[in-house]
Amino acid sequence: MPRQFPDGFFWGAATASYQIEGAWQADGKGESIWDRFSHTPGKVKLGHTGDVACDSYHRFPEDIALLKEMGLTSYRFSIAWPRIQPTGRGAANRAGLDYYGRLVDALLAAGIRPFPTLYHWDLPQALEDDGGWPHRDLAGRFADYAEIVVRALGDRVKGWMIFNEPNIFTTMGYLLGIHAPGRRDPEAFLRATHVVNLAHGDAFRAMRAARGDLSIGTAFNMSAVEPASDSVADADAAERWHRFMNEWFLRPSLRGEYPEAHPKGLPESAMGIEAGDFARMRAPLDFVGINLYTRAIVKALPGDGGPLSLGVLPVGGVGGDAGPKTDFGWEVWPDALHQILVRISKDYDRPPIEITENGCSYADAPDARGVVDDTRRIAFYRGYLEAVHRAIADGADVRGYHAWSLLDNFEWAEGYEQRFGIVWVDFETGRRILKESGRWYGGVARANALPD
Ligand code: IFM
Repeated sequence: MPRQFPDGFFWGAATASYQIEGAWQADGKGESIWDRFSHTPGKVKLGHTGDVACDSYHRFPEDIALLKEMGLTSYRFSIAWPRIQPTGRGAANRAGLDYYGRLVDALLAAGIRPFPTLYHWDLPQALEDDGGWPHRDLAGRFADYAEIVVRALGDRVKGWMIFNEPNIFTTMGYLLGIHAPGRRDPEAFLRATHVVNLAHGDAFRAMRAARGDLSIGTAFNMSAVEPASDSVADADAAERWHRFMNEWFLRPSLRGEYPEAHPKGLPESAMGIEAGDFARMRAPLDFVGINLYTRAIVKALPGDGGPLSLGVLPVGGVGGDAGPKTDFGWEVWPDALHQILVRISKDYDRPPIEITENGCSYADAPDARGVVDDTRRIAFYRGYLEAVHRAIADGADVRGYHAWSLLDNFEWAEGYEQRFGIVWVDFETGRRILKESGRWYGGVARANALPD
């Protein structure tokens, strides 16, 4: 029997500004930390940059035509802050707002929900020069930017995400230095996480005040965390890791508190927490966005785990080996999605949930007929959608699903080597080809059901 999804379920695909737009200097756009980072030799594989990417800044009508061809009903994209405020402060750049206005109008004309994220990692470089996310002033600046965007587009756009994956951009950017701005500073990282939480609350209130009719969420990256063994120590470590990886930004917004992840207590002074901050970071979101790719298997470490463990102790993010691997080396483990949906529903009183990203990297290319026969991607989506269906049957209030990604695109420090699209892109010419997975996914969307 086909597995039917609820009426009105949104079937979508997701992208992000720096990963697809190109046009890095067009129409008054300022420099972002990703422009600076990718232009610095040695930071991105093969010296790739997002200067041109999929050129969606100019070719977005083709992207929308592909969404329509698949019968998708939601398009998650992101807004590049430096297109709106080139230096991150001051008056809006009209041309930048107009670009997103044209994109939104074209989506609405195609009957597709525009579903933007305000911040998918392209911070104006000028704000990083002033201290970046560890600097408390950034929270207020981000709220100003959020208000500008919502005042310009909120008449037509009703569903919004504030951040994409706050955990990833703070960890990769300020702790590990693998992503822009490339800093490796545990204390700066901790402060950055707190300022992001403050910015989340500030932006939420600014958006609500500007327009009362918006549905506001954030896309949190999550993975189901499993202990590596039956030992009590590993079970404790796994639970702390869940709190640190999955709840560090969610709990502050929904509950106005940090989860208890550190055995020796919250490192308040290292984080720069001040009186009144807990109330300020509260943001009663209308929905929880979840990006999930795989699971994490965690075990306790002896000692304090070293500075990069930040006192949380366990080894995290270690994937399992039981499932097949994508070309990125990530384990395909659909049950992780079921587990996290059920857990977040239970722990947070069944909030509306949007799956804001889920997908896989496989390098399949067009054959002699120009067909991209990416059967492993179809198997991936089939497995994860079955898990979503099961979670809904088990009580999770899931409202939509977004494949990551609509297009093969700039995969951050990996450059163009990892292809996540349901649409293949020729990065020399910009030509797009709908992959077989895209055709299959379109069939699911049209039927609002997963076939047997
Ligand atoms: O490409 C990224 C995206 O920007 C954020 N979530 C994970 C994707 C795959 O790594």
